[in-house]
Amino acid sequence: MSKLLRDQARRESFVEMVRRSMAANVIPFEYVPITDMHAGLCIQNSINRFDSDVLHTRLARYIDEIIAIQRTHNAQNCYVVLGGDLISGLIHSNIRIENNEHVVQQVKIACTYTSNFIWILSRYFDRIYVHSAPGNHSRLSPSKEEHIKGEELDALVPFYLSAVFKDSPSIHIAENAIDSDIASFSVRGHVWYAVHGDKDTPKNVVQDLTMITDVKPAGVLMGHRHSNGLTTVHSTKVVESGCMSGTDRYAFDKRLTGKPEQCVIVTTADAPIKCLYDVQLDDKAGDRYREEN
Ligand SMILES: [Mn+2]
Repeated sequence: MSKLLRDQARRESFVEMVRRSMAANVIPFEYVPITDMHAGLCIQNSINRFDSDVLHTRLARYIDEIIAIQRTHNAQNCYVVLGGDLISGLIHSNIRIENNEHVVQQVKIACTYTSNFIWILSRYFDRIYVHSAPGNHSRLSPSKEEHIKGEELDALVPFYLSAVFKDSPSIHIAENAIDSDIASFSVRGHVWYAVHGDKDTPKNVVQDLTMITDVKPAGVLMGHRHSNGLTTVHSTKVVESGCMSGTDRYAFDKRLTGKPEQCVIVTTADAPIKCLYDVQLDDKAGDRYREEN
């Protein structure tokens, strides 16, 4: 035992010392996706209620969970992955009917809420790294064929974040190197990719990204399918993150109901996924709606 530890041991109980020494040695990183936020959408059905106020409440609940997880693991840095479909957009006419904010307002909400989210998290972590993978909902054109790559309104969010946090030494907004809609980063030596998921499936995403990049990832993060999931493809972990908005008309009609959920991954030097949190964000709005009607 070094003299320093001996001196400190006199001032604190044995249990406290063990706890402190363990915390000093285990410094996992964690990362949190925000996928499929669908800002601007207004949903009112028997199992879900969603609008900008509900989104605000769910983001606050997500932050509470992340802060609790940070404490549990003594996490040092946080990687925030903006996984696309941050806005509801205008790609289908029934979405335009369900929207209660026009597209410009949706982008403003997504920028404001995301920057607040990151700002609050930055008080609990040494460093915040923000990565993003734009989604299909923010296309400027309803038709996929008429879409020009790069013209996704989601892409305005990291642009806004870069301007807001340009003088912050602890918040880093990354640009994508492989393609505009493929994020790539390394956490404690583990390579991760993130895509929205509209061009990939959990079964083929690892093989396709490995062939594109010549680098096999330890993990891939996806959104788009609106539910949390974990798949192992060979030895790569594919983590799917759910949505903030919950079940909308389109999903209900396809019998794809589910709860708003996101996930948090804790990464250490030995494991890309030391711990995977299934974060539930439902505010029981559906239950209340059923009671009132
Ligand atoms: Mn999508």
